[in-house]
Amino acid sequence: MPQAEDHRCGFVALIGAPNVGKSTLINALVGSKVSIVTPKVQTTRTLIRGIAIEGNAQLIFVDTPGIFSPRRRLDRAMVGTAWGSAQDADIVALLIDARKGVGDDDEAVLRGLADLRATKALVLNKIDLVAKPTLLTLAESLNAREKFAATFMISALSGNGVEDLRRWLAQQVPAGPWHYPADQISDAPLRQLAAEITREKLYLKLHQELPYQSTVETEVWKELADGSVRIEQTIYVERESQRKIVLGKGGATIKAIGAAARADIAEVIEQPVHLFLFVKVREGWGNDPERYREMGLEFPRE
Ligand SMILES: Nc1nc2c(ncn2[C@@H]2O[C@H](COP(=O)(O)OP(=O)(O)OP(=O)(O)O)[C@@H](O)[C@H]2O)c(=O)[nH]1
Ligand SMILES: [Mg+2]
Repeated sequence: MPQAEDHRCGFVALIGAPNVGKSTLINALVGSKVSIVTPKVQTTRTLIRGIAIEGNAQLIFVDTPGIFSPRRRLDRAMVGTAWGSAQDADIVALLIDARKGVGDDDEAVLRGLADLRATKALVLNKIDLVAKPTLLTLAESLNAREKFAATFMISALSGNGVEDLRRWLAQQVPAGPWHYPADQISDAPLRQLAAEITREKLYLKLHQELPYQSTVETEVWKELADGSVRIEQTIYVERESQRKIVLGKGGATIKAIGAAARADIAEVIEQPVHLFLFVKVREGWGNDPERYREMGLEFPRE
């Protein structure tokens, strides 16, 4: 470990429209799964911190919910949380999906970015999907609009360019003591990560509005004498009809969700897992302050 006096440490917020690859990038930067990833928009709901060491710097990455025009109360909470994190960060990395280019949601993020004092970096992601000339044009037009300290072209999925980004960030964060022990990679309790992993499987296996109308909470986490863990989780949905869909024919859907979640949780915690899932109807959970507390979100008053 380097001497404490030459330590550096800082917060790096990853912001951008939904689905640009923020969670994929935080996992790549940390080198471990700290945040869930799905092909669907609005996967991340709250702030997820992932911690990495680069040389003498400790980088605390903050994955944020995608920024979009919020409609529901939950949407407003998610977007408010994302901006809050950007305000507190030393460095804000704006992610753009290079294949899609700048859409309406990105425009809104760019407008908000103008008011931030933090050092800003531009990260064009998904370069595995686009031709070089397109990338250069995109980089140029974005740099003409906002003062970025640096521009990176990366693929969070393949890892291409991620090293360079991490090294640059390590040089930018202020001098100061590390906030976390050297081996810590996340500040989220394991029970929260486990609930997120089950939510990821819900997003992957269910379609249309259902994933957005569900939430997952870990109710029981019991270490057993044989070194395994018993985990009980509740999936909340809005209506009985949704409960039936989550269960599936003869319980087939919930069984598949449980099997996929169990395997991932066991891998992350490196212990055998017995996972028990329950599905409950809680009409209007999207307006229930307690659910927000469980997710780590502020409850918007209206
Ligand atoms: N081809 C390609 N796909 C990527 C890349 N990065 C992310 N993706 C995919 O893009 C989709 C969205 O990724 P996420 O990391 O969940 O995106 P996000 O920005 O966190 O999304 P929200 O949490 O909804 O705001 C997933 O299907 C990823 O596999 C990349 O570099 N290349
Ligand atoms: Mg995400």
